[in-house]
Amino acid sequence: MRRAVCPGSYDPVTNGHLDVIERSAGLFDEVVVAVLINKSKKGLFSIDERMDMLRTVTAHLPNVRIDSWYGLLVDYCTENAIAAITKGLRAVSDFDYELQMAQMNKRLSGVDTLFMSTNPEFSFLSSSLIKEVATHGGDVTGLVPDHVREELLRRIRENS
Ligand code: COD
Repeated sequence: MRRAVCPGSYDPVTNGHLDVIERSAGLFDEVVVAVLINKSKKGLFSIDERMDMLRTVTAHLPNVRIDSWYGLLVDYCTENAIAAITKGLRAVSDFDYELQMAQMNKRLSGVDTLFMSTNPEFSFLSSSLIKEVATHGGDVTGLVPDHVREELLRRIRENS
């Protein structure tokens, strides 16, 4: 079975993430969307909330499952017999760090990273921009799945 992982923080998942997940699901037998836990960064959503949103917005993709992981991504890949990491590349600014990580991961475990050019419709999207725009009342319709927009607006209301 050809298995890939789409890692990220997903705080929250955007339509840019979803585009990469859907395209990965078309290329591999199974895709694991792994929420990487960063203990030094407090997110807007808990890891469980991010995973629940991911489950909802990928429900139409039968070969996608959601998981979380704390530690090195290469260890997750080894434990789960994952041969490839799939990542979206938005701009040159993403490239330097992504290349560095890809080469380190290859060196550590032999796992390959596949880069997908971002869909131009979503190339300006990041979870942090979405949170900033939504917090100040901007309309994020079409930039995140509707379910995520509702959860985001609910969380912003709760926090205000
Ligand atoms: N269009 C296309 N792709 C996108 C878009 C978009 N609009 N937005 C994001 N993406 C893709 C990018 O490929 C990005 O890498 C990925 O989605 C996740 O994005 P985020 O913002 O949710 O997550 P990040 O950037 O905070 O996540 C970084 C990782 C957690 C993936 C990274 O730090 C990691 O692999 N950590 C694991 C720990 C580890 O092994 N460290 C050593 C590395 S050598």
